[in-house]
Amino acid sequence: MKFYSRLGGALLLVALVSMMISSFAFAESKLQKVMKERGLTEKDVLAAAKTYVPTGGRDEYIVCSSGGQSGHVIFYGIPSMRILKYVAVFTPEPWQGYGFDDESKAVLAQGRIQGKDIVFGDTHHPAFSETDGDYNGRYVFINDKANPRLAVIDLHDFETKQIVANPFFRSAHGGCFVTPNTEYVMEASQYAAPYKDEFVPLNDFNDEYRGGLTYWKFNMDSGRLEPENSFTFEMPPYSQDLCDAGKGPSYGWGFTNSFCTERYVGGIEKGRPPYEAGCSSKDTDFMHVTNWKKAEELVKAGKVTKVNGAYLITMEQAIKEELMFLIPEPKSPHGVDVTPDGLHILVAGKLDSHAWVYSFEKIMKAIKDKNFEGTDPYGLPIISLDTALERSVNVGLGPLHNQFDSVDGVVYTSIYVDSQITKWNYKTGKILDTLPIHYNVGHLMTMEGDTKHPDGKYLVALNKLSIDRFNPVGPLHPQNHQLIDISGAQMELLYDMPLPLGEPHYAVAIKADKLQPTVRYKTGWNSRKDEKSPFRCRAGREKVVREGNKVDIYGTLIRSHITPETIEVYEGDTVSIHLTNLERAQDEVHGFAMYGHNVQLSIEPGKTASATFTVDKAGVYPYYCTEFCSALHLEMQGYMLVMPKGYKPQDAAIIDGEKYTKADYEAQVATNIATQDVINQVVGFITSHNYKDFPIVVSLVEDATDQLGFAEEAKTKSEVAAAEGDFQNAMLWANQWWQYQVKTADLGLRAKTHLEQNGAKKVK
Ligand code: RUQ
Ligand code: CUA
Repeated sequence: MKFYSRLGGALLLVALVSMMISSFAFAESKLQKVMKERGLTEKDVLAAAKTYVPTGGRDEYIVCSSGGQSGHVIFYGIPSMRILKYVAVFTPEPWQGYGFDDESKAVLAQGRIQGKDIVFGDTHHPAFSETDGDYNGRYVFINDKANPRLAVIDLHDFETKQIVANPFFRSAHGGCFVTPNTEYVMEASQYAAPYKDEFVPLNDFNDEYRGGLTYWKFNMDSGRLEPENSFTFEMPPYSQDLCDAGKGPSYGWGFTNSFCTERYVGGIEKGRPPYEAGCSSKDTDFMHVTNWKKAEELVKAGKVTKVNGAYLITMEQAIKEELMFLIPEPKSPHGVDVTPDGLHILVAGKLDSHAWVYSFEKIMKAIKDKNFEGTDPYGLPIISLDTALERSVNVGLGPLHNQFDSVDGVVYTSIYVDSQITKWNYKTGKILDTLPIHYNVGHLMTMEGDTKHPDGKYLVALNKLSIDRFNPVGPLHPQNHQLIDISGAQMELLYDMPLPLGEPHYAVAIKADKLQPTVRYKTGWNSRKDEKSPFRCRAGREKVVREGNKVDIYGTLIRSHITPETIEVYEGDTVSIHLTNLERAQDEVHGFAMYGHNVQLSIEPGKTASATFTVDKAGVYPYYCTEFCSALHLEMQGYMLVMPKGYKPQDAAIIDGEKYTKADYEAQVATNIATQDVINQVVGFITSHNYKDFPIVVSLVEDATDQLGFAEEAKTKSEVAAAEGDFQNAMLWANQWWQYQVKTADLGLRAKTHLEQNGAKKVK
């Protein structure tokens, strides 16, 4: 007996193993078949395996990329390169209701230039907030080059909260770069201009036009920039460019590149050579070294005066207080990057094939010894290149930007003209590897690559041209972000991602688990200001308030109806519709769009959003929910009736298009009872399992309980009407009762599926 059972066990084992082998062989041949059909090499399949995130999976890093001329920023995951969200910043974006609800219009209005609404931005360099030189996952900053502005996005809900406009500049490229504890956000001007809103002829360029660098004070607790505590360094009319803040030993200092220190003014119209000739005739430009820590002390001590309502450190004061120094750098440089240890500053030459490694210690020694080779035309002391330079390394033609590896000394430089990435060691000067890029790489980015502790692992090349990489979509091509594996000695190209929204410049990648965004707001929340909305509304408290010809409508949204369902106003009224989403459930967003008035709100659970407009034409204006929120989403609708002046609304009842009888009512009740049976079965399944161990299921159950409560209310109403013999209303309420049952069942089934797919266990 024992023997036979042992034999049986052995036979079973043999059978199992041979099944595994054959299924493995089967899988292999299937894989090879697909590879053959699709023309994939083993290297391709390996790259796919390295980037593929299975359904329901998560990425390891989250990227925030600038969105160039779109005025947005773009979030995507690494390694999957799946786009997660475009976040509107300087440009209205209807899906998010940004620039459509009153609350976000107020944010955009903060960025007015000379009193004008500016409805786009040219976003370049996002920066995550930092604590002690590492990303803390709280905020991201982004600049606008065209209109010198900065914006703050709160990562708790990925919404833009604040825009500030620079009080001095007329363009700004060198932002955003944060100091190690986000004390300040750096923003350097680009094209010199007069500081005041006045006409100044180009003949006065050298004397009246100015560049500059603003250190925007940031308050981590309030999550806002503080213009009143920010200060600006007046700088010569060079084209200041990118910046970086010192860290570790160089903490307290900032570094800013420049080009066109020739101070050349183009003039093709008058027969003079163009800007590009005159702005690149000298062999070197200047790095500006600023002591922000000392400047901050002067500001705090009341030693800096305000101009245009903002602190301005004049060049005269900077010279006197030893706050700013210049160092020559290679012709028309671009990126300036402080190494993770804070000891070196790397500058890429753009028109020079070298990357230049400056020593912070040598710079400090020169400043201490007052070892200057002279001054520039404005009297700013110049530290000689020989004094400050550690080495220069030939990295390829047209180096632009640098990003760091987790391995000490290893850096990646983007090479624009040669279309390649060069991996090298700034401590030894050795070139380690090169990789061709498609094509003309601008910025590049490694994981947390501009912090004190880069993660290495992946690199993304942000390429300017995509030419032949994708299916053609007309003369305007998408951008190409190429994902590269940098975990080994050699770089390996993994993936090409077309990015079809503006020209992204820089991007930053943060470890995904540092982000813990919310799933809902506290009920009645003005998300753009992050405070309770005075227009919030609770269920059953919906109302219309009229004062003269200003009408305020306080309404609510819940699956699947908008309260109110009818809005009556008069021609010439100014109407404000304030809507609160009463949902507690995750992802149950409602939208609100209306004919003819540019109204489109996105109202996430808990949010209150408002739309204000004037109704100048009598007529009928349907409105509806723009998010497919339930099976009855299409019925989530209503009418705004704009009545001619003097029109008296009729008292006559609305005549129903359909008449119901007692039999109709009873049939509906029978359906409802059957539906309730289904619900009970699902509930039985859920409660007989350890569902409380699954937070997603717990919140679905919470939502289902809400829906069932609404069903109960409708049921009571239908029964009351039936008792009175009013079968018309009895039937309608019985139907509403059933609608809530359907929502309950939908949620219950979702919960059941989740439990089944995630190995829930039976409990007694
Ligand atoms: S840019 S390609 Cu940072 Cu605006 Cu360099
Ligand atoms: Cu709410 Cu559709």
